[in-house]
Amino acid sequence: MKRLLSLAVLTGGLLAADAVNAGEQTVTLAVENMTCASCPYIVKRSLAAVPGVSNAQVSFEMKSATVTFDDQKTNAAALTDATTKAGFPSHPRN
Ligand SMILES: [Cu+2]
Repeated sequence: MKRLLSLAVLTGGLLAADAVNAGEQTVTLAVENMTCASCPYIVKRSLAAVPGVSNAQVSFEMKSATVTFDDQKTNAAALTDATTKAGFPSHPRN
């Protein structure tokens, strides 16, 4: 009985820890078609407009975008879709 109880506490603890990190994910996208220094702003804006995205850093030099998002609200496919619609096809790099 005592053992069962501590197991329940342990499981509860793990679930709580999961909930804290729930959804927060970061993906790096390789972005095509960025030909000048203002392209990253357009890419960044298209990513920031996706519901669930909390941060988007776009590098013109690296031709990449690092996006932090809530995986309960969106996913990598929606992110690449957003940049593609803005004229910059992308795909996850990691
Ligand atoms: Cu440009």
